[in-house]
Amino acid sequence: MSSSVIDFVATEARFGARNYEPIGVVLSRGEGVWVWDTEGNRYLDCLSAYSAVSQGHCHPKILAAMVEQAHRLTLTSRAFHNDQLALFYEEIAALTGSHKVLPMNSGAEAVESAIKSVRKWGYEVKGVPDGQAEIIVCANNFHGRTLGIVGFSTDPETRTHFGPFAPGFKIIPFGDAAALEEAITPNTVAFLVEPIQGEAGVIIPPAGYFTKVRELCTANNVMLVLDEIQTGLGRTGKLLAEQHEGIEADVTLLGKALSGGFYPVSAVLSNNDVLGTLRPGQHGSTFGGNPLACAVARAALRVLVEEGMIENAARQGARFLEGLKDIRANTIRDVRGRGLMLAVELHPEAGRARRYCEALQGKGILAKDTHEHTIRIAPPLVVTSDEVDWALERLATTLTQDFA
Ligand code: IF1
Repeated sequence: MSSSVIDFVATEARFGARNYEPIGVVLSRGEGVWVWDTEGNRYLDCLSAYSAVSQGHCHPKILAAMVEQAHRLTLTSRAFHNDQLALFYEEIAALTGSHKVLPMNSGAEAVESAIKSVRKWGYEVKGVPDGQAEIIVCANNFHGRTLGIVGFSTDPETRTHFGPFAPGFKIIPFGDAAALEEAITPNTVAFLVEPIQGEAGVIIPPAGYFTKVRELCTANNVMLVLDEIQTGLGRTGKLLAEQHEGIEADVTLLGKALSGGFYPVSAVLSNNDVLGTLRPGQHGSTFGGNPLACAVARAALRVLVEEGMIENAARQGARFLEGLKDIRANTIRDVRGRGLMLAVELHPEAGRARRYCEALQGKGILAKDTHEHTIRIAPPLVVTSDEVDWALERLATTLTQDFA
């Protein structure tokens, strides 16, 4: 390591809260699927900033939109109108078929906003007695880091010593429609769930699960809130992961790739009823819906569609999954994924996934472990067949090594 690398890492450790343990690479430039470190080494980015950089690093058209808008107007607050918000609303509503949009910034903020909205809907539309609203969530969920959200996490690391937490959440197993049916009461206002559990290790529910979930929610007047912050916007090979199941959520949460990684932009999308309950002064955000965010998001959505990134994610995702399945290595316990949301689960005896990610770094691939034994693979949606094959070669040689 050169002195500059040591300096960046040591200085971060000295001054920063140590809430992360990054892999030992200091990145300074990115273009498309590639990133470069301070020493000029090139890596294929197989994390895409947790799927926020789906359009590829520094996409020139999103960059141009951002720069152009930054020269004109960045922030007005919602105390005044701006000339980008309406266009953002119109375009995202047309793309997703949603009736109403609430713009926020981080993913966690979108989740919190949805929780507030469905509770309000529960009291004012469904007729749940005040203070009694229940929201059902799944074990091993990941919806963000705010207090409201970590309060219904089942991961000890995520929630320990952050309480006391807000009541009103019921936890059921993921992928179990019978458990949902049993958990619903007259006070249930919503079921909040990820279409594919990301942090849990790319867990795909059994076929037919969401069809049944949709039926149960409709039959019981329960809002189905799909957290598509990670799965949405092409990541799984469809615009929204719900399309794989042929269902429609009542509330859809988007974030991450909504800005192509340029800026924090998130949104709650819903039918008229849920967001319709919010009246002036009842919810807001200084930065939510600002013109810079809207201009960036509009460009991010436009290139996703115009440049065929969603179709490419389906095509390259299938190629990547096939290639991973063809790797004969006794370190591998399971390979799974949909579109370009992929994971390789290792046998516990193979050693920690982190060690394999470090070995991959040495071969020019950046990937991230999750839960000790799983390597998550999620390159930008612009990845080519040659790049997939290049990555597969390196994954094959790395996975046949044994770091136990
Ligand atoms: C971290 C994982 C990814 C999310 C879903 C909401 C949010 C996220 C489905 C909150 C955020 C992140 C945040 C990041 C790790 C990460 C992650 F490992 F936890 F699972 F992406 F793979 N809903 N996911 O996945 O969005 O507020 O962060 O904008 O370190 O916390 P945010």
